[in-house]
Amino acid sequence: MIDKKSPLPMYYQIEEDIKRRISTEEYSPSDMIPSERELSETYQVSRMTVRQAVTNMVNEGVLYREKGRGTFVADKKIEQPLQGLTSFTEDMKARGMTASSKLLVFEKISASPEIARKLGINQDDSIFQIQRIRYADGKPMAIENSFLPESLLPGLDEQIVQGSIYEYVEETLKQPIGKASQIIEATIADKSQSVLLEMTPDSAILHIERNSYLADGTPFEVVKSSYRADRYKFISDIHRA
Ligand code: 16G
Repeated sequence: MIDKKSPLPMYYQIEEDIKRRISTEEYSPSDMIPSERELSETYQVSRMTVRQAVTNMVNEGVLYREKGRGTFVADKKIEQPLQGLTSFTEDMKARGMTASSKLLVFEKISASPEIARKLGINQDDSIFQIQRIRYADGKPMAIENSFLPESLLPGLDEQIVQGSIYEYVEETLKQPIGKASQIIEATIADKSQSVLLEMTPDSAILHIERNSYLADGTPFEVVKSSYRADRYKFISDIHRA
């Protein structure tokens, strides 16, 4: 199974073999994979080589370790297309999953210079700051920090933001949403993010800032989100110009 003469490192060949077994469903999500000792016997390599392969796959989010229990196959990552402006609630529904939120902060504050500029309002104008943990089928996916001008969403309250903000904007306020621009950056979870997202400290995070506009071009939200990198990947189709 492992070609020791191959220029491909042995740990890499083991990773590929375990991934193949996951894709053919020989190993399913939540299954425990064989121990390091068993894997080193199967592949006829040292335990150090096996450990390297397993650690790489844990870092990639393909496997996860549970102290004192073993190493398990993780759920498949959510594949999020980068085209199409959708809400978290819609994204989860499209996958047959249920979205839920835990509201951490709901406050009316004055806009900072940065947020005022991005929302096209005056500094110190009133905005809502909303912080929510977003869950898919009860599993934490992201922390969202949203900033929305009060003048555009005057009736927004704690109950509405437990559900879908986009639905409120489009269905209740009858304001069609037009477009958004997004920046995605890699970061490492800080202490509080890792607690809120139920990750081990220093796990990888995808930080996304989205600035969204109504169909008439008025900016209506700035959202700074932290997504679990082990549960999310972003996919885009690109065309040669
Ligand atoms: C998505 C958006 C976020 C938006 C939210 C609305 C990203 C990076 N973020 O999570 O900007 O506020 O959906 O979701 O995609 P909701 O309608 O379920 O409240």
